[in-house]
Amino acid sequence: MFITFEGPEGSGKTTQVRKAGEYLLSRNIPHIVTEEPGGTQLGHTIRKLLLNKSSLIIFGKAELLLFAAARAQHVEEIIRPSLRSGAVVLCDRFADATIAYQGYGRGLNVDEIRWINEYSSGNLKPDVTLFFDLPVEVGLDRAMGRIHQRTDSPAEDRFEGEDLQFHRRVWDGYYTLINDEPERFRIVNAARDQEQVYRDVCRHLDAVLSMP
Ligand code: Z5A
Repeated sequence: MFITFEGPEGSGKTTQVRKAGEYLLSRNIPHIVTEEPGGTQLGHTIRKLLLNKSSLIIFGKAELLLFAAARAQHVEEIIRPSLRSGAVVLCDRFADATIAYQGYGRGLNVDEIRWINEYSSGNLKPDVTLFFDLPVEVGLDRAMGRIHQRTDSPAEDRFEGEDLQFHRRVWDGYYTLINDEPERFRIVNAARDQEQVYRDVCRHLDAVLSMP
C-alpha cells in the first residue's frame, strides 16, 4: 500500500504522518514514513535548495525539474524497494503536490507536469491519498507559528512567503485533482484539534488496510 498525505500549507500532514507511523507500529504493520522533497540524501540536498529562502534564483521550470529529480531518486531508492518488501509506505506529499504547486500555483502547463510526474515516478501512483483540508489562511498562520518556533536550522520559508492568491490557487488545484479521482482521495477535516484529526486518520488507515 502506498499512501500519500497532501494538503495546503500547515494543514498538519507532517504531524499526522508521524502519528500514523506510530499507529502502524502499534499494530505491528511493517511500514516506512517518508517525505517529499526528501527521503534520500539527494532528496534532502534538493529540499534545502528548494525550500530555504536564500538569494538563489530558481525559475519555475527549474523548480519543477528539481522536485522531479528528488522524486525519481526517492521512488527508486526508497519507495519501490519498500513496497516490494511488503511495507506500507506513508509519504508526506508526492506527485499531486507538483500539479497543485507548480501547475496551479506557479501556472506551469499541467499536462506537461503530468508527463514529468509519470516519467520521474516510473508511473507509480498512490493507492490512497489523505487530503488534509483546511482554509489556506489558517494553515499559513500555523506554518508561520512553526517557523518562528524553530531555532535549529534556517527557516524553510520559500513557499510560505508566497501571497495568499498563490496558496488559494494551490488549494483549487488540489480540489480539481480530487474531483478528477474521487475514489483515490479521503478528505480529512484538518481544522479540528490534533487528536480528532488523528482518530480520523486511524479510521481511514484501518479501512484502507483492510481493502482487498
Ligand atoms: N512542494 C512543491 O511545490 N512541489 C512538490 O512536488 C512537492 C512539494 C513534493 C514543502 O513541503 C513544500 O514543497 C510545500 C509544497 C512544496 N510547500 N510549502 N511550504 P512540506 O510538506 O515539507 O512542508 P509544508 O507543506 O510546508 O508542510 P508544513 O508547513 O510543514 O505543514 P504540515 O506538514 O501540513 O503541518 P505540520 O508541520 O504538521 O503542522 C504545522 C503547525 O501546525 C505545527 O506547529 C503543528 O504543531 C501545528 N498543528 C498541526 N496540527 C494541528 C491542529 N490540528 N491544530 C492546530 N495546530 C496544529
